[in-house]
Amino acid sequence: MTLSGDDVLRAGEPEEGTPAGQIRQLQFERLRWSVRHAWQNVPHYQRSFAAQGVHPDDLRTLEDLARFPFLSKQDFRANYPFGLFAVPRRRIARIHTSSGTTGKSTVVGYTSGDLAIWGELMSRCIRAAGARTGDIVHIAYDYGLVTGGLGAHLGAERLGCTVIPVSSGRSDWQVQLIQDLRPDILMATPSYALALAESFARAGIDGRACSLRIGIFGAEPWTEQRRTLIESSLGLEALDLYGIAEVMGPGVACEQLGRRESLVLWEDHFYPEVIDPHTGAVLPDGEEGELVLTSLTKEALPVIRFRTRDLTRLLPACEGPLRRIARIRARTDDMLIIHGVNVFPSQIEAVIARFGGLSPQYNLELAGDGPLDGLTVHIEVLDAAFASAAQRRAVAQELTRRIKTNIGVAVTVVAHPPGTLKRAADTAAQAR
Ligand code: DLL
Repeated sequence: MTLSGDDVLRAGEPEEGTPAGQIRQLQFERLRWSVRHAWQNVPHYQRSFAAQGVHPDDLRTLEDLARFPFLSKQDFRANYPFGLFAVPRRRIARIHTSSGTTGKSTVVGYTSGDLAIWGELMSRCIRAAGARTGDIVHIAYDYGLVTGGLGAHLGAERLGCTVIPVSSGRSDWQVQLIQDLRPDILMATPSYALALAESFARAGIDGRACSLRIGIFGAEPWTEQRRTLIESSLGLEALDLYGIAEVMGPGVACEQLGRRESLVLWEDHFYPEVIDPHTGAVLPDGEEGELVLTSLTKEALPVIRFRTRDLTRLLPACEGPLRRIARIRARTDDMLIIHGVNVFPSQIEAVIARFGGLSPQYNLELAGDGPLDGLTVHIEVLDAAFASAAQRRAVAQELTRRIKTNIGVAVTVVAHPPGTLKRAADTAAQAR
């Protein structure tokens, strides 16, 4: 069986009211194609299937996938750069990389058919967020090798929007552009959206009065407090967008306007499993664990059971026919071990956000060369509150106490004067 991008696109988005059994049947047919395609064309899968004693013919139900081996980031590294591609290099129309937060970036490739499907899935996300043909979309995800900018761009163009491909950086100038071009939609990382909000404030302009109606934010974990802050400072509705380069890029799952707090996952193109990160066992829907994704329609780079390292839960379909995922709480490998206590940066962020009088910007600095050493939390106070050095010391002391009480870990807190903490959003490292 062959599966061409055109046929898949013609099949379109599963309509509301499609029975779950029909979705499972479609997934199963596509899964059989994808597993066989990977096995026939990628030596890595031949080796890993053989080592596990499985063969594509063993796939008789969707659940049989649990018998197949995982694919990890290390496998991408071991096959760097093109070893996992399932089509001749000449058929690769585009190369991207992951954002490289954990060591060397991984290289990913797309055929022209893959790009068409990516555009379709991203356009579904932008439409689900409430955008319509003709809207103006300001894309401040980074353009370049990482997938954010060009992925969002594909989708916005496919939906028939007017695209402003501005990329990230030069926030003061972006504020001016937003004032002049009056976009409806902002697509950016949540931290860059906050940097823009700060630039509005610096320019003495009320961000709440700007033209933006909807924000489509992702590429990093962000808390509900952060969402509220962005919404109240830019006067828009902020929706979550999930994706990962190895699996495609942005557009794997997204929140829908009016149906927030969980993200619809495009199950007709990806088969999700949630596993216990320690044992690898598949968990029942509803339990939190590591998200594992299998591509169902990708030609250039099929991924079979890719371990995302993202912690979430699989949730039942609601209204539409596709299952959903909870917002990503954290990554398993983001985890810091401070004096024996496991800590996720988002937990510290939540304590900072609840404190009051502090800027949402913070940096974590690990002492020594491993995650086993002490942690220094750099925070920044807001203008009016805590102006003197003595007041800042008192704030630092109190925050140290609250982090200890809430998370159970002893950290050092340094409180910096307003506006002096380095912004991730305007540095190259932030490039997404
Ligand atoms: O960040 C793709 C992307 C771009 C998604 C723009 C959304 C918007 P990578 O560089 O491969 O791809 O990083 C993927 O980022 O495994 C998560 O840990 C994290 N991540 C992505 N989206 C979210 C989100 C892009 N909405 C890694 N919430 C993933 C939390 C997210 N974490």
